[in-house]
Amino acid sequence: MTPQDQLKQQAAQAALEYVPAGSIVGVGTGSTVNFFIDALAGIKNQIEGAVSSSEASTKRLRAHGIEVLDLNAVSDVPVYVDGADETNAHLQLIKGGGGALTREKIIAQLAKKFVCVADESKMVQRLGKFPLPIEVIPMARSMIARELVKLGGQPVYRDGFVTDNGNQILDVHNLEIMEPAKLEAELNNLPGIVTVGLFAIRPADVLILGTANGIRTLT
Ligand code: ABF
Repeated sequence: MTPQDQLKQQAAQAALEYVPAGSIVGVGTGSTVNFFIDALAGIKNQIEGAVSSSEASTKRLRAHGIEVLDLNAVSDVPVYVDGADETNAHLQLIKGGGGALTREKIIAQLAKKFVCVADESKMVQRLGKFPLPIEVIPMARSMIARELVKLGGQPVYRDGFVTDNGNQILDVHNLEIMEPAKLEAELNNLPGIVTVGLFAIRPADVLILGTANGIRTLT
């Protein structure tokens, strides 16, 4: 295991503390979350089941014998655990590098507590070095791309990638994200955009960072 993977695993393991007994657990996507799913398997008899943000996570949860429920059948998700591509000190995030941003944002919205797990390399002063993923309806892709250029970004079509929802992704490079929540709201208003990979209007509630000096928790 690489040193970075060890930090991801430490953060993922620490997130178990936030899982209430008897609850339905919201589960994100990505390599850090994969460590969380593996850790969750150790306490699977203490939870009722999971809701999942991607086909990949669903498969891994089921392989561990954890029941995955349809989100429409669930009204109460006490905790959602997910990774991030970048986080700032306000726990505002860029997500969607793995392309699962829409389902991630839906579960984050429903969850009472959003616990973000990451290694320390994800912490930045200002969001935007990681290209901002935006899920778009295919017919709107070029129109949206032109709007993003007007905002100073350089959108790149994630060629050959189709989301779990049948849509496409634009990765927007070189955006100066000075006010994340404002930009998120502005982009949410453009027809054709399904989901913006900025999680700023609803940031994480807890950030668990794996660092070389151990776990660092921010709230
Ligand atoms: C998901 O997985 C995404 O929103 C984000 O793109 C990614 C983080 O992946 P990893 O944990 O592999 O760095 O949480």
